Amino acid sequence: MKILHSKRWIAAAVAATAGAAFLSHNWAAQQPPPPNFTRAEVMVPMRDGVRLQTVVFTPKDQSVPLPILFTRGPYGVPDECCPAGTDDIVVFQNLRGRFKSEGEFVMQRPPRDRSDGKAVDESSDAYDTIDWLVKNLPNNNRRVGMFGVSYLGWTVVMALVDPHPALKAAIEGASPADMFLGDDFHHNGAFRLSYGFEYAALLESAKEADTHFAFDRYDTYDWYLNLGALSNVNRLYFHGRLPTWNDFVRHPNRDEYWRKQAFFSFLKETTVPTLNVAGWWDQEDFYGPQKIFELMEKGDNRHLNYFVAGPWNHGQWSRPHCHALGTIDFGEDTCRDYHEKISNPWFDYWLKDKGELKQPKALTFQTGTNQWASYNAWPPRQGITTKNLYFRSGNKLAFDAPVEAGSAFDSYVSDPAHPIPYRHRPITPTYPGPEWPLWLVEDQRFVEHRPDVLSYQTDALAADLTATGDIVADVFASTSGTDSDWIVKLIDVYPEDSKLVAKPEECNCAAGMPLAGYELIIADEVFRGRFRKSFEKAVPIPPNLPLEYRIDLHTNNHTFLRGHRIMVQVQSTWFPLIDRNPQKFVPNIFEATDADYQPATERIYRSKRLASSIELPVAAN
Ligand code: PG9
Repeated sequence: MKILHSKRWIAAAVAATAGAAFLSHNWAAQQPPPPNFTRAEVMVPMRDGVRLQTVVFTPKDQSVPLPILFTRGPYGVPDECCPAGTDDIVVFQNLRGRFKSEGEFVMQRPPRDRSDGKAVDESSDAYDTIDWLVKNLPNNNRRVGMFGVSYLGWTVVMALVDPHPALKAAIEGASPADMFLGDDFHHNGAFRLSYGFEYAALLESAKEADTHFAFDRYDTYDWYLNLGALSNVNRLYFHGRLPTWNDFVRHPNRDEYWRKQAFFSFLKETTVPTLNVAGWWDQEDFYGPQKIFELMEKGDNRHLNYFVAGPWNHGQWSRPHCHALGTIDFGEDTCRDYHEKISNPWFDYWLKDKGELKQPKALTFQTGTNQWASYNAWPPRQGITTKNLYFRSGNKLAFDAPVEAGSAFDSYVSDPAHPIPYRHRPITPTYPGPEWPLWLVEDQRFVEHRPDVLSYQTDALAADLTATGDIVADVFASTSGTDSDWIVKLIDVYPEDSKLVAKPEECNCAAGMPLAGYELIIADEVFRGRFRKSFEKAVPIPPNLPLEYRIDLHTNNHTFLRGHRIMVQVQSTWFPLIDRNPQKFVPNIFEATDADYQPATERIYRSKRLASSIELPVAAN
């Protein structure tokens, strides 16, 4: 079908535009031949007079009024678009202050003050643009669909806050929801150093370009370690010139700055049909789409809110085809599924009155069994029983609770001078890749036997075990220091006799590499201990006192197959993904000095009273 092909291409083109500067794979090369479209570049005026660079692609043979597909972001606009057969008007726009758009770029510009009639935000810019488009583009059918991944997904959600009446449908992919709790810049208050540092440099070093920070080391693990304390960043490199970095430093807690750009405070009523799309191995914004779906559910009296999750990394579903992620093959072309069964019927239905809407409330790909599954709620409640997998002596993980009295524990020394790499070294810069988009599926054996990593695992499973829904780590831990990070990874361990081999579409691994014993992360998260009472106010951890940390590992849908084992790894550094915790409480880690960083002895408890566990939402088979 031509239409399927065309929209698939659009998604790929947008992703390519959005990520051209940083993503390794050459989507441009995969794009179909040009175009039966005319390209017009216009400066669309906003209510305050600022004009935004906007590119409109219109099909040459246009017989009936057409819908407008619209996307906006900070990464530039394409020169070419749309193969023969595409029959929508497609519009790309640069945000304020990016490329030829006038005005000032503000990273995730917060919502405007509604009492100020002249105030602007991404919601008003989307509104004003849609208004201009439906009034000025010839032969449009006055229906607009917005779509986009990541930053471009975030602008979709911003447009939903105060939607223009012509905005009839949206697809939000991997939009961040809360940059302090779960997306690109922090997770549970722990700063995502490599991403935050490199992204601030990328977006704010120059207006008309994406400027990669010039590392003088091939292995950025070394570079960041040599950097030392975070206070060295402005002193040695940014010199106070990057607004986003300055904001990181000024707002080390979840204060008003972070709260007011997080969606929880202003996504109240769902009025536009919205599909929220997530990838199980999204290395950037996995939390966002889940949270946005959850928030929009609360105001979804008209049943317009939907959730889709697949076996993808950040935005991978936008590609024309995908069978694998790095080493892991999922047996079918889930990208084609996405275009043919999900996104194209979605826009056809809402923008052209074509077809029926067969979309279930939640459609998630169950990895392990490798099949799509429909649910009437996400996370589903029916047929799900929460079962605790306990940390036991001898590095075991079991459904039987520990029996030891007192405070049985395992222990390690976490040393900020020797942090655990989060992926195999050398750790090349985040962008342009190619390793970054695949790190979440890297084999975790590379850290398993480090003395500062604790691993617990089940026996080989006698039957399949499916976890569908929210996974939580309930960890009892103490530190000899006064602050600490707790990192938990839930892992699927493939059997030693596994005959599976890697069939990569792309990765720096060999095709045919055996997956025997492979340790695949299924869920993971970090929690910065100083925020255990509140993200708004950091407090020291009392040394050597066992405390409970409940760490949400987010929702999932995975079957640990018979013969596989379930493993949990616990550690306190994950570098340079997460900045090093000094392990000594300081009021603001961005202002810590090198002398503040100290080793600490960490204990993870596994006794009857202090029973650390993973809470699994086990589905009835
Ligand atoms: N993950 C990127 C991002 C989104 C929003 C804010 C900052 C960064 C992106 O891929 O666009």
